[in-house]
Amino acid sequence: MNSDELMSVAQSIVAADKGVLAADESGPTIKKRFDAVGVESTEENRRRYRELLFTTEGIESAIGGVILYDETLRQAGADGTPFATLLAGRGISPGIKVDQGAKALALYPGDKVTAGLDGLRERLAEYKQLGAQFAKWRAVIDIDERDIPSRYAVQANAHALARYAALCQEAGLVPIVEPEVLMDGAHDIERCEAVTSQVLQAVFAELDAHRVLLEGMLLKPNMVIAGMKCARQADARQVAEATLRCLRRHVPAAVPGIVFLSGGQSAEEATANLNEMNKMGPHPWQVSFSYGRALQAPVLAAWKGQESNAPAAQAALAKRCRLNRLARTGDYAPDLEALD
Ligand code: 5MM
Repeated sequence: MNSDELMSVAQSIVAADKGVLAADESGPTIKKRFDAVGVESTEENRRRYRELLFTTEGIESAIGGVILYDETLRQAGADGTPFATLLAGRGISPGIKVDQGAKALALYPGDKVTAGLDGLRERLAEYKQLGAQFAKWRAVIDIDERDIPSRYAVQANAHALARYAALCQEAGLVPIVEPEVLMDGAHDIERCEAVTSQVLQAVFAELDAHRVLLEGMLLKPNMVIAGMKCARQADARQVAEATLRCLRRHVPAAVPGIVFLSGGQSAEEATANLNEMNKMGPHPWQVSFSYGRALQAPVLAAWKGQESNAPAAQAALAKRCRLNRLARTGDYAPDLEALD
């Protein structure tokens, strides 16, 4: 493990006004996204779509890293340049999703644990050869009215995240540690804060036990937000206050950056919430984004698989990048959404 290299890659991903584009949808997820806009999920369509994203002009001023899926890391642009090379050439770190999805946790009905540790050391070595500079693993924590998540599910997911992170650092890859408390459900923001606190506390205890270098990793958490079906929704200020309170209590200052997932928020909401948090800065860590849907939803809606729509789709990505870049410094305002 080269600590200097890990720290320098982690810092560069969240440098200045930058964040991460999560383009690591697995086969079933990208099919769902394509189905919604009437595009067939063939290997070539997935390649064309990812090429459209990665060749959008100017994204490197807002994007420090892109998370890829196994298939995508092995794909190339139309001119034959591997995507990892194309991205690195633009100063964007290529990353790779290495988890194998959330599975039912045996004997704990309703809880999940993320799979993918078996053979991970060997897979990481290959990904490094293919040009990946960082990796990502997502733990999924559901909330119900009473028993979910169980204490054991939180512990099992924290343990798996830490084992993954240690293996990444051993292989010279920066781990993005993603414990996602889902925003599905009817729970209020207070319950989200309590569960997120419990999860982060467990995750950092395990990272410490596994000797993970905090300076050489990034945290990708959910924002503290009410469940989608909760009647009492919090505004951006309340979300920012609750999220920052929770993070300050549980995330050591040695972690260089917090890159939020969007988790089902609209593109505008995710940008506004990030902006509000940065207005409340400075913070001990960079407060940034690693959005999937909140960056890509407008792009897919504009593209619809048609080559003639490519300029509009790239303009939609460039716009989200521009606005999230402003949110990194607290300079975003909702009326900027109307400008192209
Ligand atoms: C891009 O979506 C990823 C989901 O992949 P799966 O196909 O394995 O479900 C996901 O991990 C993503 O990186 C994060 O959840 C952030 O995306 P959102 O859409 O929540 O910002």
